[in-house]
Formats: sequence, C-alpha cells, structure tokens
Amino acid sequence: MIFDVLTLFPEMFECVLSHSILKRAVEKGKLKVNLINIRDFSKDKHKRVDDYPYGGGPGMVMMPQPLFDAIEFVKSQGNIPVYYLSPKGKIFTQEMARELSKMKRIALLCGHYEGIDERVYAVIDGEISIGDFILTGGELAAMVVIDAVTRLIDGVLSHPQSALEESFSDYLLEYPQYTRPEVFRGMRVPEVLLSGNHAEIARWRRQKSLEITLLKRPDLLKKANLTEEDKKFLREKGYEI
Ligand code: 4GY
Repeated sequence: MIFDVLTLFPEMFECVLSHSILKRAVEKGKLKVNLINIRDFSKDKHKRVDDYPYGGGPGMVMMPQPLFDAIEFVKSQGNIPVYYLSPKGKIFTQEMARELSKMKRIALLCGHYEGIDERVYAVIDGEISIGDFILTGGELAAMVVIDAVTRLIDGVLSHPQSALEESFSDYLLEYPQYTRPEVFRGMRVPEVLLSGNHAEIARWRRQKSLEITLLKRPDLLKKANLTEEDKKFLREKGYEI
C-alpha cells in the first residue's frame, strides 16, 4: 500500500517508519510512504505557506496555492483519494482501517496552525478524525492511521488474526494475557491457561472478553457479534439484552 503524505514536517515520520513492524513492512515492500513537503510547492518568494486570516483573529491559515498544487501533484499520478486529518472528520475506527487497508494508494493531508483555507475542501475527498481532541498538527494523526492500516495489510503481521476470528472479536475488548513465570510476586497465572484444554481456554477467554467489555466499555456490546451463549453469560452478569 502507498501513502502519500502532504506535510510541512516530513521528518516527523522518519522515527515511526524506521521502527518495529512499520519498518519491516517498508522493507518487505508492503508499505511505501511518499513524504511530500507542502513548502516545496510554495510560489511565494519567501516560500511562505501560511497567511493571516481574513476577518482577523488569532493564528495563521494554510494558503490555498501550495495545497492545491501539492494535491494536484499527487492526483496527477492516479486516481488517489486525499483525506484531510482534522477534528471535524469522521471518527477513525477499526472498520475504517479495514476499508482503507483494501486500497492501493491514498493521500493524507496534514494541517497546521488554524487549519486550511476553506477552498481547499474542493479538492479533498474525505476528512478523518482520530478523536475528539486537538493536536498541534495532523502528522501524529496521519501516523496513527498509517499504523492501524498497515498492520491489516496481508503479510505484515507474522501471526495475523483470521477474518472470522476478527469479526467474532469485533467490538469486544481483549481478554487478559499472561507469560512466564507461572507465579510473579505471589500472583498466579489462571489455572485454566496451564490446563492444555483448548476448548476450556477458548471459553474462558471469550467470557473474560465479554466481562471486561461490559465493565469498561458497555457501549461497545451493542455492535458486537454475540452468540446465544454470550448473551446468556452477559444476562447473568446483569446486562440487559
Ligand atoms: N483530532 N484527528 C486531528 C487534529 C490537528 C489545526 C487542523 C484529530 O485528526 N487530526 O487534531 N489535527 C489540527 C490542527 C489544523 C488539524
């Protein structure tokens, strides 16, 4: 998958792309990130990319000319949708990550200062928000999207979840995990996980997922794929279905 990132700070991406799973995805040719410096498209003699807001007020606004030219540069290379990272966008979810992971190539536009000139929306295909808070720029949000999408690309993870397992665990929080030692500071690993009884382990994990979701994020249960056995378990815990 190819991401074209339009940014004033391309160096910010280097650290994220040169570590761990994203690094390996780049090396394996599963991920390519083209970093495009918006400033390179400025036609201003001082290479300016921002200007004062009409009507007054604090801060600066990203000028339309460099943004239009940078976006047109990307779009001249194919039918590539451009998504703007902004708190006004549709909230980014695992479902959205899954949809994006099926695409060949997308562009991510990172804003700064007070945002972009409103006329730039004419050449933007969508707006994505990673949550209801305000960052200093769109770069960290773009990295979040790249990270969440890349781990869903075929061949990136060494132990991927199957599509069936994934849909089964959608909207449920993860069950608790343990590794060695069996006893740490007096705290034991649950006996069932040492039993070797795979059916029992699967049931315990499912119930823990349901229990933790009910406790911490009951709102998620409405969207989860629940079996009759799941519903019975939740009703016993006091959840109304
Ligand atoms: N939240 N989700 C976000 C953000 C920074 C001013 C517009 C977010 O995606 N992006 O907070 N972005 C702002 C900074 C210009 C983008």
